[in-house]
Amino acid sequence: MTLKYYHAEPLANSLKSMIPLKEKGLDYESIYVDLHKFEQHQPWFTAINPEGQVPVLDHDGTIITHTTVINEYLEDVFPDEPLRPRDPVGAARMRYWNKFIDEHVMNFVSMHGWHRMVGVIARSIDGGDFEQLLANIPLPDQRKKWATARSGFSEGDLANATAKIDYAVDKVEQQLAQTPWLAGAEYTLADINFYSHCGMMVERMFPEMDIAKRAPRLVEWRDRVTARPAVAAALKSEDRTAPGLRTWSGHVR
Ligand SMILES: N[C@@H](CCC(=O)N[C@@H](CS)C(=O)NCC(=O)O)C(=O)O
Repeated sequence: MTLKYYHAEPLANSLKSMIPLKEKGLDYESIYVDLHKFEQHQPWFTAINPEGQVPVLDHDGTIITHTTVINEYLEDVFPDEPLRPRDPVGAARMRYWNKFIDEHVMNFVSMHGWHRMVGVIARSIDGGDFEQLLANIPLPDQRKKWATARSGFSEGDLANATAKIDYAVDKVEQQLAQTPWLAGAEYTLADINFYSHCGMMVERMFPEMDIAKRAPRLVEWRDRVTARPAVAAALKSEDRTAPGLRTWSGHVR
């Protein structure tokens, strides 16, 4: 059995599927894809994932993409050290949170990260080279996102994204008043999802939200997730980000 994990820095999506690999103690080959060199759009990589995005799981030659799908696949194939409740109600709660995070959180935190960091990279590229870069991007939405990062996201879009994050922070805080983890009594893929996209960096990215005061349970939950040996290992061992680039998603350690 061989597992290969193609990923970028342990942030956002790349972190989200790395944590389950580590939680389950799986032996995998780590293959770093350098987003700063646009390796994700190069033919060697689009031959593996035609959508030109990380992360990708290769399990004995079968390619699985999209983090929520990868994580459920890992759960189905490697059920030891479960990260999904075995009772249907618990599993439904977990999936409810994953759906919420995938649809209403991920892209909005990402927009602020791109606005701050990817815009700087995009503007540093010459016009002709940038056109070539856009032409290599397989997904139309990603092509638009790169083009917008270069010209700058609108104030309206950024304000809308902030409102989505505000809502999510309060929703998580309310849930954590009732249960220790997002989907109930157990730590699940839902916690891993929110942590990777928002929980781990929201305080640093949005100091004006005054997270410590407004969402103390979220901060305590975040520290509980960070303290997990598998999470610490994911954050540490494969961080190839050059110090100057650590603000890609506003995350500085
Ligand atoms: N829905 C996908 C999203 C993957 C995604 O957005 N990956 C980002 C990195 S966090 C990426 O590859 N960005 C490079 C690009 O868009 O050029 C998933 O869950 O895996």
